[in-house]
Amino acid sequence: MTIKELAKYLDDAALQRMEVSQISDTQTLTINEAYQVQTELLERRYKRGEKYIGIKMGMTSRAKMVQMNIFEMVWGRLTNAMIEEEGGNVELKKYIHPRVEPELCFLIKKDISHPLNALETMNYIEAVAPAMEIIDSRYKNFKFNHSDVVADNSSSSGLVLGTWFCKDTNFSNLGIAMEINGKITQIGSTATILGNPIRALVAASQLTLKYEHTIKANDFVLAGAATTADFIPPNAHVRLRMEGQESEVYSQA
Ligand code: AKG
Repeated sequence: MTIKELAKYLDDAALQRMEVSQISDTQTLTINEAYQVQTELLERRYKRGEKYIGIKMGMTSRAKMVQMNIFEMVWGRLTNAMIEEEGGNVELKKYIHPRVEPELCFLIKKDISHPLNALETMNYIEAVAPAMEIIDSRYKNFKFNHSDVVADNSSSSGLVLGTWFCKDTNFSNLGIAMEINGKITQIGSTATILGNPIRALVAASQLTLKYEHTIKANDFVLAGAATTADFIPPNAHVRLRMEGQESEVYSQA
């Protein structure tokens, strides 16, 4: 299949909520080609009226790398249609086999037109917020290789944002507990994101520019999951607690 056909293949899977075979079952894509598929995939969503709102990083914690057996960082694009209201209801039937994972989100202060280093990165952050990402691979059994997941927009699907807090709060090592129906399912710290989530923003600036994408003022940047992801059961209460911050959502069958 061509790049455009692959984008349609994955887009249709998402629209019809139907898992499909991994691209790597039938053809080999370079990572560069996989990002081209992702770009085309997003063009299709923008044509339907969705608006770009930022990016997500993936495979930024050891836990995620081991869970998905992918040891290189990836990024994907977020749109306004992916936002799920904090404290609201998530309709599971919008997704194929959604999982939830705890993250930190950056609100970007000014355009990032060069690869950042850790020291200058703070000047590019307006605020930070606890966030839960709802990932939903379009592939069978939530299985994929590096180029498969990149082509599939790095499993981007949904996003629950907590309240923004000041970037001057030290967010390098905040305790994280994610609960499903009151039971803690994941425990971690923001420090499990590359040792300090600030490094996820450094990596985001480098990786996106490599693929000719510029992170702009007011964009969101999700730092990547701090722990492994959990399947979201029907009619459940999912809560993320991040030292001093909280966000929650209810799932609906
Ligand atoms: C993450 O590491 O936060 C991701 O979302 C990677 C993509 C995935 O696990 O499907």
